[in-house]
Amino acid sequence: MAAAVLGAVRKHLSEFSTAARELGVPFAVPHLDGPPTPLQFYRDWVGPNRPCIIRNALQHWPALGKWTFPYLRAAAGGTEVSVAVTPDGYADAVRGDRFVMPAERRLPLGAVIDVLEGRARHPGVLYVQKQCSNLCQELPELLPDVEPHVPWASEALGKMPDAVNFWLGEEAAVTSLHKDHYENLYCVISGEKHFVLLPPSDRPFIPYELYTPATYHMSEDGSFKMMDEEAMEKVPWIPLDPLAPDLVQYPLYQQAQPLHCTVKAGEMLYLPALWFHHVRQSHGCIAVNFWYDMEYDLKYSYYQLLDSLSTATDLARMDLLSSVDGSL
Ligand SMILES: O=C(O)CCC(=O)C(=O)O
Repeated sequence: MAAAVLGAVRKHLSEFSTAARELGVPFAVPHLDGPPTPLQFYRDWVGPNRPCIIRNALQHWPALGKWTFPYLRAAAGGTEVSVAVTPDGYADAVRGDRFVMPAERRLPLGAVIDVLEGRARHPGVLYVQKQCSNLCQELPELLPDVEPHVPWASEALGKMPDAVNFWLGEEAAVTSLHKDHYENLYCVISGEKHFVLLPPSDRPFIPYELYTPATYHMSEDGSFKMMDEEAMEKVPWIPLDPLAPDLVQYPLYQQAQPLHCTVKAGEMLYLPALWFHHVRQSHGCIAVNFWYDMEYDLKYSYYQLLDSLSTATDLARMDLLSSVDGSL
Protein backbone atom coordinates (compact mmCIF):
# COMPACT_ATOMS: atom_id res chain seq x y z
CA MET A 1 0.00 0.00 0.00
CA ALA A 2 2.72 2.46 1.08
CA ALA A 3 4.74 1.52 -2.02
CA ALA A 4 1.70 2.17 -4.24
CA VAL A 5 1.20 5.62 -2.70
CA LEU A 6 4.88 6.39 -3.13
CA GLY A 7 4.75 5.27 -6.75
CA ALA A 8 1.71 7.46 -7.37
CA VAL A 9 3.41 10.51 -5.86
CA ARG A 10 6.50 9.96 -8.01
CA LYS A 11 4.33 9.61 -11.11
CA HIS A 12 2.50 12.86 -10.32
CA LEU A 13 5.78 14.67 -9.78
CA SER A 14 7.03 13.54 -13.16
CA GLU A 15 3.78 14.52 -14.86
CA PHE A 16 3.83 17.87 -13.09
CA SER A 17 7.13 18.74 -14.74
CA THR A 18 5.84 17.85 -18.22
CA ALA A 19 2.65 19.84 -17.72
CA ALA A 20 4.53 22.87 -16.38
CA ARG A 21 6.86 22.78 -19.38
CA GLU A 22 3.99 22.60 -21.84
CA LEU A 23 2.35 25.56 -20.16
CA GLY A 24 5.23 27.95 -20.22
CA VAL A 25 8.84 26.80 -20.57
CA PRO A 26 10.33 27.80 -23.93
CA PHE A 27 12.51 25.44 -26.04
CA ALA A 28 15.17 28.15 -26.24
CA VAL A 29 15.78 31.37 -24.33
CA PRO A 30 14.14 34.15 -26.35
CA HIS A 31 15.90 37.42 -27.22
CA LEU A 32 14.33 40.87 -26.87
CA ASP A 33 15.62 43.72 -29.05
CA GLY A 34 15.40 46.27 -26.28
CA PRO A 35 14.52 46.65 -22.62
CA PRO A 36 10.89 45.95 -21.73
CA THR A 37 8.72 48.46 -19.91
CA PRO A 38 8.23 47.65 -16.22
CA LEU A 39 4.74 46.34 -17.04
CA GLN A 40 5.99 44.14 -19.91
CA PHE A 41 8.85 42.86 -17.75
CA TYR A 42 6.52 41.89 -14.93
CA ARG A 43 3.69 40.56 -17.12
CA ASP A 44 5.70 38.62 -19.71
CA TRP A 45 8.74 37.42 -17.76
CA VAL A 46 8.67 37.77 -13.95
CA GLY A 47 5.05 36.66 -13.48
CA PRO A 48 5.40 33.57 -15.70
CA ASN A 49 8.93 32.94 -14.29
CA ARG A 50 10.43 32.80 -17.80
CA PRO A 51 14.02 33.72 -18.78
CA CYS A 52 14.99 36.02 -21.66
CA ILE A 53 18.07 37.73 -23.07
CA ILE A 54 17.70 41.47 -23.50
CA ARG A 55 19.75 43.28 -26.12
CA ASN A 56 20.47 47.03 -26.20
CA ALA A 57 19.78 47.45 -22.50
CA LEU A 58 23.29 48.46 -21.50
CA GLN A 59 24.53 50.61 -24.33
CA HIS A 60 24.30 53.75 -22.21
CA TRP A 61 26.65 52.27 -19.58
CA PRO A 62 30.16 53.76 -19.93
CA ALA A 63 31.50 50.36 -18.79
CA LEU A 64 30.51 48.79 -22.08
CA GLY A 65 33.15 50.63 -24.09
CA LYS A 66 35.56 51.38 -21.27
CA TRP A 67 36.15 48.18 -19.30
CA THR A 68 39.27 46.83 -20.95
CA PHE A 69 42.10 45.38 -18.88
CA PRO A 70 44.27 48.54 -19.30
CA TYR A 71 41.36 50.70 -18.12
CA LEU A 72 40.56 48.47 -15.11
CA ARG A 73 44.25 48.42 -14.19
CA ALA A 74 44.43 52.23 -14.38
CA ALA A 75 41.14 52.82 -12.55
CA ALA A 76 41.35 50.16 -9.82
CA GLY A 77 44.54 48.13 -10.32
CA GLY A 78 45.76 48.80 -6.78
CA THR A 79 42.43 48.02 -5.12
CA GLU A 80 42.28 44.74 -3.23
CA VAL A 81 39.45 42.37 -4.06
CA SER A 82 38.41 38.96 -2.72
CA VAL A 83 39.37 36.25 -5.14
CA ALA A 84 38.14 32.65 -5.06
CA VAL A 85 41.04 30.28 -5.71
CA THR A 86 40.54 26.59 -6.49
CA PRO A 87 42.75 23.87 -7.95
CA ASP A 88 40.29 23.05 -10.73
CA GLY A 89 38.03 26.08 -11.24
CA TYR A 90 35.11 24.73 -9.21
CA ALA A 91 34.21 26.93 -6.21
CA ASP A 92 31.19 25.88 -4.12
CA ALA A 93 30.84 22.49 -5.75
CA VAL A 94 30.76 18.79 -4.97
CA ARG A 95 34.22 17.25 -5.18
CA GLY A 96 34.31 13.58 -4.17
CA ASP A 97 32.23 13.26 -1.01
CA ARG A 98 32.62 16.89 0.08
CA PHE A 99 30.97 20.22 -0.70
CA VAL A 100 34.06 22.35 -1.23
CA MET A 101 34.39 26.10 -0.91
CA PRO A 102 37.27 28.04 -2.44
CA ALA A 103 40.37 29.41 -0.76
CA GLU A 104 39.87 33.14 -0.50
CA ARG A 105 42.71 35.52 -1.30
CA ARG A 106 42.84 39.30 -1.12
CA LEU A 107 44.68 40.41 -4.25
CA PRO A 108 44.98 43.76 -6.02
CA LEU A 109 42.72 43.75 -9.08
CA GLY A 110 45.84 44.52 -11.15
CA ALA A 111 47.44 41.26 -9.98
CA VAL A 112 44.37 39.29 -11.11
CA ILE A 113 44.51 41.02 -14.49
CA ASP A 114 48.25 40.20 -14.77
CA VAL A 115 47.36 36.51 -14.36
CA LEU A 116 44.50 36.74 -16.85
CA GLU A 117 46.83 38.34 -19.39
CA GLY A 118 49.51 35.72 -18.81
CA ARG A 119 52.03 38.27 -17.46
CA ALA A 120 52.13 36.63 -14.04
CA ARG A 121 51.40 33.22 -12.59
CA HIS A 122 49.31 32.21 -9.61
CA PRO A 123 48.58 28.68 -8.42
CA GLY A 124 45.10 27.34 -9.15
CA VAL A 125 42.25 29.05 -10.96
CA LEU A 126 41.23 32.62 -10.06
CA TYR A 127 37.68 33.96 -10.00
CA VAL A 128 36.58 37.36 -8.66
CA GLN A 129 33.08 36.29 -7.67
CA LYS A 130 32.38 37.38 -4.11
CA GLN A 131 28.62 37.73 -3.98
CA CYS A 132 28.43 40.40 -1.29
CA SER A 133 27.72 43.30 -3.61
CA ASN A 134 31.46 43.26 -4.29
CA LEU A 135 31.13 45.94 -6.97
CA CYS A 136 29.88 48.44 -4.37
CA GLN A 137 31.91 47.09 -1.43
CA GLU A 138 35.25 46.42 -3.06
CA LEU A 139 35.41 48.35 -6.32
CA PRO A 140 33.69 51.73 -5.75
CA GLU A 141 36.02 53.28 -8.38
CA LEU A 142 34.06 51.42 -11.06
CA LEU A 143 30.57 52.41 -9.91
CA PRO A 144 30.31 55.55 -12.09
CA ASP A 145 30.63 53.29 -15.16
CA VAL A 146 27.42 51.34 -14.51
CA GLU A 147 23.93 52.11 -13.31
CA PRO A 148 23.37 51.36 -9.61
CA HIS A 149 20.26 49.34 -10.50
CA VAL A 150 18.11 48.45 -13.53
CA PRO A 151 15.40 51.12 -13.41
CA TRP A 152 12.66 49.20 -15.27
CA ALA A 153 13.32 46.11 -13.16
CA SER A 154 13.37 48.06 -9.89
CA GLU A 155 10.07 49.64 -10.81
CA ALA A 156 8.52 46.34 -11.85
CA LEU A 157 9.69 44.56 -8.71
CA GLY A 158 9.04 47.49 -6.38
CA LYS A 159 12.46 47.33 -4.76
CA MET A 160 16.16 47.99 -5.24
CA PRO A 161 18.67 45.17 -5.73
CA ASP A 162 20.01 43.42 -2.64
CA ALA A 163 23.40 42.98 -4.30
CA VAL A 164 25.37 44.24 -7.29
CA ASN A 165 28.13 41.77 -8.05
CA PHE A 166 31.25 41.98 -10.23
CA TRP A 167 32.52 38.81 -11.94
CA LEU A 168 35.94 38.39 -13.56
CA GLY A 169 37.72 35.10 -14.04
CA GLU A 170 39.65 32.56 -15.98
CA GLU A 171 38.05 30.30 -18.57
CA ALA A 172 38.48 27.32 -16.24
CA ALA A 173 36.33 28.95 -13.54
CA VAL A 174 32.94 27.25 -13.49
CA THR A 175 29.88 27.81 -11.31
CA SER A 176 28.25 24.49 -10.47
CA LEU A 177 24.53 23.82 -10.89
CA HIS A 178 22.46 25.57 -8.21
CA LYS A 179 19.50 27.91 -7.78
CA ASP A 180 18.98 31.18 -5.90
CA HIS A 181 16.00 33.03 -4.43
CA TYR A 182 16.84 36.09 -6.55
CA GLU A 183 15.42 37.63 -9.68
CA ASN A 184 18.78 37.93 -11.44
CA LEU A 185 19.66 40.47 -14.12
CA TYR A 186 23.00 39.29 -15.43
CA CYS A 187 24.89 41.75 -17.64
CA VAL A 188 27.92 40.76 -19.69
CA ILE A 189 30.31 43.67 -20.28
CA SER A 190 33.05 41.87 -22.18
CA GLY A 191 33.47 38.27 -23.39
CA GLU A 192 30.74 35.63 -23.13
CA LYS A 193 28.97 33.60 -20.47
CA HIS A 194 27.54 30.18 -21.22
CA PHE A 195 24.53 29.18 -19.14
CA VAL A 196 22.75 25.87 -18.72
CA LEU A 197 19.29 26.62 -17.33
CA LEU A 198 16.65 24.30 -15.90
CA PRO A 199 13.20 25.42 -14.76
CA PRO A 200 12.20 24.92 -11.10
CA SER A 201 9.60 22.43 -12.34
CA ASP A 202 12.46 20.07 -13.26
CA ARG A 203 13.35 19.76 -9.56
CA PRO A 204 12.06 16.13 -9.37
CA PHE A 205 14.79 15.09 -11.85
CA ILE A 206 17.65 16.98 -10.21
CA PRO A 207 19.48 15.08 -7.50
CA TYR A 208 20.46 16.63 -4.18
CA GLU A 209 22.66 14.98 -1.59
CA LEU A 210 23.93 16.09 1.82
CA TYR A 211 27.67 16.80 1.94
CA THR A 212 30.21 17.53 4.65
CA PRO A 213 31.45 21.06 3.93
CA ALA A 214 35.16 21.69 3.38
CA THR A 215 37.35 24.59 2.28
CA TYR A 216 40.45 24.59 0.09
CA HIS A 217 43.60 25.84 1.79
CA MET A 218 46.57 26.88 -0.30
CA SER A 219 50.08 26.15 0.98
CA GLU A 220 53.19 28.28 0.40
CA ASP A 221 54.26 25.93 -2.40
CA GLY A 222 50.95 26.47 -4.22
CA SER A 223 49.44 23.07 -3.46
CA PHE A 224 45.84 22.75 -2.24
CA LYS A 225 44.47 20.85 0.72
CA MET A 226 40.80 20.28 1.52
CA MET A 227 39.99 20.92 5.17
CA ASP A 228 36.66 19.91 6.69
CA GLU A 229 34.53 22.64 8.27
CA GLU A 230 33.72 20.64 11.35
CA ALA A 231 31.52 23.27 12.98
CA MET A 232 29.29 23.61 9.92
CA GLU A 233 26.11 21.64 9.21
CA LYS A 234 26.00 19.34 6.21
CA VAL A 235 25.19 21.15 2.96
CA PRO A 236 22.53 19.96 0.47
CA TRP A 237 24.02 20.37 -3.02
CA ILE A 238 23.60 19.00 -6.54
CA PRO A 239 26.25 16.42 -7.46
CA LEU A 240 25.28 16.35 -11.14
CA ASP A 241 27.27 18.10 -13.87
CA PRO A 242 24.75 19.08 -16.57
CA LEU A 243 27.54 19.05 -19.18
CA ALA A 244 28.37 15.41 -18.43
CA PRO A 245 25.46 14.01 -16.43
CA ASP A 246 25.99 10.63 -14.83
CA LEU A 247 22.82 8.99 -16.11
CA VAL A 248 23.69 5.65 -14.59
CA GLN A 249 23.61 7.15 -11.13
CA TYR A 250 20.90 9.74 -11.87
CA PRO A 251 18.76 8.25 -14.68
CA LEU A 252 15.81 10.54 -14.05
CA TYR A 253 17.87 13.50 -15.22
CA GLN A 254 17.16 12.18 -18.74
CA GLN A 255 13.69 13.62 -18.30
CA ALA A 256 15.00 17.11 -17.54
CA GLN A 257 15.16 19.53 -20.45
CA PRO A 258 18.05 21.94 -19.96
CA LEU A 259 18.20 25.13 -22.02
CA HIS A 260 21.63 26.26 -23.20
CA CYS A 261 22.32 29.90 -23.95
CA THR A 262 25.24 32.24 -24.44
CA VAL A 263 25.06 35.81 -23.19
CA LYS A 264 27.33 38.09 -25.21
CA ALA A 265 28.93 41.43 -24.40
CA GLY A 266 26.23 44.10 -24.18
CA GLU A 267 23.47 41.58 -23.43
CA MET A 268 21.54 41.02 -20.21
CA LEU A 269 20.05 37.71 -19.14
CA TYR A 270 16.92 37.76 -17.03
CA LEU A 271 17.41 34.62 -14.94
CA PRO A 272 14.22 34.11 -12.95
CA ALA A 273 14.29 33.17 -9.28
CA LEU A 274 14.53 29.43 -8.52
CA TRP A 275 15.80 28.46 -11.99
CA PHE A 276 18.77 26.10 -11.76
CA HIS A 277 21.88 27.42 -13.49
CA HIS A 278 25.39 26.26 -14.35
CA VAL A 279 27.76 28.90 -15.71
CA ARG A 280 30.96 28.91 -17.79
CA GLN A 281 32.75 31.80 -19.43
CA SER A 282 35.26 32.91 -21.99
CA HIS A 283 38.68 33.78 -20.57
CA GLY A 284 38.67 37.15 -18.79
CA CYS A 285 34.91 37.65 -19.21
CA ILE A 286 33.68 40.68 -17.24
CA ALA A 287 30.12 40.77 -15.92
CA VAL A 288 27.96 42.64 -13.44
CA ASN A 289 24.72 41.28 -12.05
CA PHE A 290 21.83 42.55 -9.96
CA TRP A 291 20.15 40.32 -7.42
CA TYR A 292 16.62 41.35 -6.49
CA ASP A 293 15.16 39.28 -3.67
CA MET A 294 12.19 37.29 -4.94
CA GLU A 295 8.66 37.64 -3.63
CA TYR A 296 8.02 34.94 -1.04
CA ASP A 297 4.54 34.38 -2.38
CA LEU A 298 2.39 31.40 -3.30
CA LYS A 299 4.75 30.53 -6.20
CA TYR A 300 7.56 30.23 -3.69
CA SER A 301 5.40 28.06 -1.42
CA TYR A 302 4.49 25.77 -4.32
CA TYR A 303 8.18 25.39 -5.13
CA GLN A 304 8.91 24.52 -1.49
CA LEU A 305 6.24 21.83 -1.70
CA LEU A 306 7.77 20.44 -4.90
CA ASP A 307 11.19 20.48 -3.26
CA SER A 308 9.93 18.70 -0.13
CA LEU A 309 8.08 16.06 -2.13
CA SER A 310 11.10 15.49 -4.37
CA THR A 311 13.34 15.09 -1.34
CA ALA A 312 10.85 12.91 0.51
CA THR A 313 10.37 10.51 -2.36
CA ASP A 314 14.08 10.77 -3.18
CA LEU A 315 13.02 10.55 -6.75
CA ALA A 316 16.38 10.99 -8.37
CA ARG A 317 18.25 8.29 -6.53
CA MET A 318 19.15 5.16 -8.38
CA ASP A 319 19.42 2.98 -5.31
CA LEU A 320 15.83 3.62 -4.37
CA LEU A 321 14.57 3.44 -7.92
CA SER A 322 15.04 -0.28 -7.89
CA SER A 323 12.25 -0.50 -5.32
CA VAL A 324 9.86 1.66 -7.35
CA ASP A 325 7.24 0.28 -9.72
CA GLY A 326 9.15 1.53 -12.78
CA SER A 327 6.20 3.54 -14.02
CA LEU A 328 8.31 6.70 -14.39
O1 LIG B 1 28.67 33.95 -13.40
C1 LIG B 1 28.78 32.99 -12.68
O2 LIG B 1 29.81 32.28 -12.70
C2 LIG B 1 27.68 32.56 -11.75
C3 LIG B 1 26.50 33.48 -11.68
C4 LIG B 1 25.49 33.03 -10.69
O3 LIG B 1 25.47 31.90 -10.24
C5 LIG B 1 24.46 33.95 -10.24
O4 LIG B 1 24.45 35.10 -10.66
O5 LIG B 1 23.61 33.52 -9.43
